[in-house]
Amino acid sequence: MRFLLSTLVLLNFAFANELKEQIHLLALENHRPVKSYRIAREIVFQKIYLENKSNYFIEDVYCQKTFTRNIGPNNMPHHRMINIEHAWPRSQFRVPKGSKAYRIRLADLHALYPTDSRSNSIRSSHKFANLTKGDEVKGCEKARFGRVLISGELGFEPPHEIKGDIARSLFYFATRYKRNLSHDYEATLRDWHAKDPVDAFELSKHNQIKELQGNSNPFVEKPHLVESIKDF
Ligand SMILES: [Ca+2]
Repeated sequence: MRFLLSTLVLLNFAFANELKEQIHLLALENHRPVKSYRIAREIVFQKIYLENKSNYFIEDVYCQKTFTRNIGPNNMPHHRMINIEHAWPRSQFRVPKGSKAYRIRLADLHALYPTDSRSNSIRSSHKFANLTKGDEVKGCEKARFGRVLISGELGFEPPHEIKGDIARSLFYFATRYKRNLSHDYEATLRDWHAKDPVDAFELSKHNQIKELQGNSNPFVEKPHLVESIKDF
C-alpha cells in the first residue's frame, strides 16, 4: 500500500512537472526577442501603449495619469516623467548582468509596463501585495505602498484594473524563464488573476506583442492554464 501511494505521489509529481514543461514550451514558442531594451522602450511608448484621441497620450498603469508631453509615434517621453516598469524586477533576473539571457529578459514586452516615474522608483523591486487604506502613494492615490500585514515586508499595490495583467505577466515570466514564485506571493497573484480577468484592453496589448516578438503569454490566451499549474 505504501509503495502504491508513493508511486502515485511520484506519478502526480511527474505529471505536474510535465505540464509545466509543456506550458514553458508554449511560452517559448516562436519567441524572437526584441533586439535591445532601447527598442523595447520605443515599442512600449510609440506603439503598444500609444493612444490617440485628437492628441497622442499614454496612460501609465500605476497612477492612471495621462501623459502628453513628448508623446507620439516618433517621440520619447522624458524618463523622469514616465518610465518602463519590469513587472519581474531586473535585479531579480538571476542571470549575469549584460549577458544575452539578461538582455532577452530586459526587453521581453510581455512583462513591461509604462509607469509614472516616481511610483516606478517607489515600487523599486518590492513585491506586489494587498495593502490597507492609508497606504496610498502621495500624488498617485490609485497605488499603495507600505508594510504587508503578516510578513511585515514592504509591498506595492497597483490599481485593481491592472492587477490581473501583472499577475499573468509574472506567471508568464516564471514559466518562460523557469523561475519560482513563493507560496504567499503566488496566492496573492492567483487571487488577482481571478478578480481581474483578461479583458479587451489586455488582449489587444497581448496580440500586438505577439505580432512583434512572436510568442504569446499562454495565461492571457488561455487563462484556465493558471489553474492547471499547481505550483509556480
Ligand atoms: Ca486588467
